[in-house]
Amino acid sequence: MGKIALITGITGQDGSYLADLLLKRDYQVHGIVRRSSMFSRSRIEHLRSDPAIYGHLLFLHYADLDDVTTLRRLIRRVRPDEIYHLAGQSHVGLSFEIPESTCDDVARGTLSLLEICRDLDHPVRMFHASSSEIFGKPGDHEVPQNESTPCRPRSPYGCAKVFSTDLCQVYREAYGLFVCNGIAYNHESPRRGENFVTRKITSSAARIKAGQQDCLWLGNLSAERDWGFAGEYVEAMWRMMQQPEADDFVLATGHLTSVRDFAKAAFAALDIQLDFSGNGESECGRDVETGCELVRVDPRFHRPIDPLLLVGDSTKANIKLGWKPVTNAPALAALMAKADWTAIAK
Ligand code: NDP
Ligand code: GDR
Repeated sequence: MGKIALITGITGQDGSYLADLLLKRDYQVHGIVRRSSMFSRSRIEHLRSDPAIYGHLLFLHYADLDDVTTLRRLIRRVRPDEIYHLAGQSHVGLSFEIPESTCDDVARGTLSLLEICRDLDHPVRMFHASSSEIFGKPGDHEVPQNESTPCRPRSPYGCAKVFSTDLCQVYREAYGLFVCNGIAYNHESPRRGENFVTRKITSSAARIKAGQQDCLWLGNLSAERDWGFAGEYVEAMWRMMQQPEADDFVLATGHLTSVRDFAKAAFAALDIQLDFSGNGESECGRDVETGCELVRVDPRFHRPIDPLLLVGDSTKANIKLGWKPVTNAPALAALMAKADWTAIAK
């Protein structure tokens, strides 16, 4: 039989791609799901509805990061070889509004898992989904960032990820636990939640083209991110767990793109050319052909503070894991916009 993996956050973007990958590699996959009033398993529905997979190779278990007894019982019963810890409140902007539950999920949730792993009577490997948000506001000489760049988080979410990332290193050194931090920069896909800017742009572009929406309201158009494709990032997570020794790796494309340019590329993929003019809150993106204002700024989407120049250097992952992302931001924008358009046009 293949290895046994347990994924926290299997219903999320990364969890769903990782489940696809592990099942293809003959793993038995166990996923942790939360009870909610709406059934939200759409990203893994293709696996759940496959009778050859669900209940044979894929198993879902109810648990929550704050229910440590259940987590412990489950992990002892499943006896996973590898735990991929992806669960938690992952929206940076929202973490300013709900800082306590964000920190409970991200920081204390990770500590609970580490404590469970430390007590297990069988060897286990753990992956922790760290984030470029730990770097927040890098110094002048810290662009691009690598595994040695100091942490200067700029959000409650970033602070919680610094805590959980540091803690993973402490458990690795203090108890010899095999735990890796994947310090990932933004990665996106057609499975991305619609409240993240890339998917908000691509889903709106498709609805605007279909005549179902008039305008897309965004926050900071000049914000820049290092955007890659999620399907490629879960491959790196798996490769980290196959290494002889646990380590931390930056996962990034090394290129910055602004929200404005991502929007241009997404609309262009649907044959709408945008021309941006104006400044600050009066900036807008017009359809070159019709002159209609399709993108406008709404200050409600501005954050109290936003990170700057978050761009990663993934040389170490390239050398040690043989990993290099291939999808760049314009290609990603086109891929996502076309997927959203195909879903509408069906
Ligand atoms: P998503 O927001 O798409 O998925 C988050 C997952 O966590 C969902 O399955 C969600 O369940 C689950 N979850 C949230 N809170 C709890 C809880 N209290 N108990 C149990 N499960 C919970 O995130 P991504 O897939 O994009 O990201 C995965 C991880 O990687 C996150 O930790 C994120 O912070 C981190 N990360 C992501 C990056 C990215 O660009 N995508 C970059 C760097 C780090 P439900 O479906 O029920 O809501
Ligand atoms: P981020 O992603 O905060 O980097 O966190 P998000 O897509 O939310 O924001 C990226 C940038 O776009 C700007 N922005 C907007 N953002 C949102 N959500 N909505 C808008 O309307 C909007 N307009 C402009 C933001 O200000 C920001 O600068 C993601 C998450 O996946 C985290 O879990 C992960 O750790 C980091 O990436 C790396």
